[in-house]
Amino acid sequence: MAYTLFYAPDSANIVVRMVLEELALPYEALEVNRTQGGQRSEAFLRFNPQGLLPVLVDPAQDEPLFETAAILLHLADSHQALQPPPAARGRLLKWLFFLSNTLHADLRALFYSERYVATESALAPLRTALHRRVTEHCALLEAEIVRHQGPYLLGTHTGVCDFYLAACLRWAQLYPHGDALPSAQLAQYPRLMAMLRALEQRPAVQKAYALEGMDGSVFTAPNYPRDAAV
Ligand SMILES: N[C@@H](CCC(=O)N[C@@H](CS)C(=O)NCC(=O)O)C(=O)O
Repeated sequence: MAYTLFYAPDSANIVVRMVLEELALPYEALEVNRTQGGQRSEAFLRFNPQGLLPVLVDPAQDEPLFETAAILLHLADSHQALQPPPAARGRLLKWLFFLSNTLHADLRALFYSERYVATESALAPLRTALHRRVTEHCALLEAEIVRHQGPYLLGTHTGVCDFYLAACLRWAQLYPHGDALPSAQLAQYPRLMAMLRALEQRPAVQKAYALEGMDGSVFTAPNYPRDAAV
């Protein structure tokens, strides 16, 4: 039976969509109109009470899934794909959790900074600290690719972490105002760039982005999609 993916162009659903496409899994994509408050609608909140994308409905599960990393792990386990062999399970878990609770979480704090401060004057110092953290994360990830002898985050094979990381690095170049991680700064990490170049050439990645209205070098020279709203 087919999955259902709730999405808005270039939102975190794109990570899940890349994996669905990569595994050639059947799914229906239902657009949530972010500009018209679709994520706050009663209908959508029944799927994710946080009002966040993505949501994946797996007919074999008793509840809808949310949280990008949880969905990725569920798909990787259900289909025994896009993950390293069992002896490297810890590698998958630690980096998937890092991407979710550190890199993605810090990017969210940059994208939605005003939600994280009590006063306007706290905004600038918060953003400065987050910029520094994102830079540190890139250095850490670059070193990890080297340590695993790449070209991917966990080693020679692409996996769910790579799609998540690539989308994060794409968003970081575009949002909130193209300055979370300027492209020129990202270019200083050759292993990350090589990974992004390899991923953006995969047919499944190109198809996933095309379905959400984006094309070209989606990771190394990204452009805003039509109807962008992070
Ligand atoms: N922790 C969540 C974060 C998802 C997230 O940030 N989704 C964004 C779209 S990229 C969203 O729905 N933003 C709307 C909002 O925060 O109000 C996950 O990993 O799925």
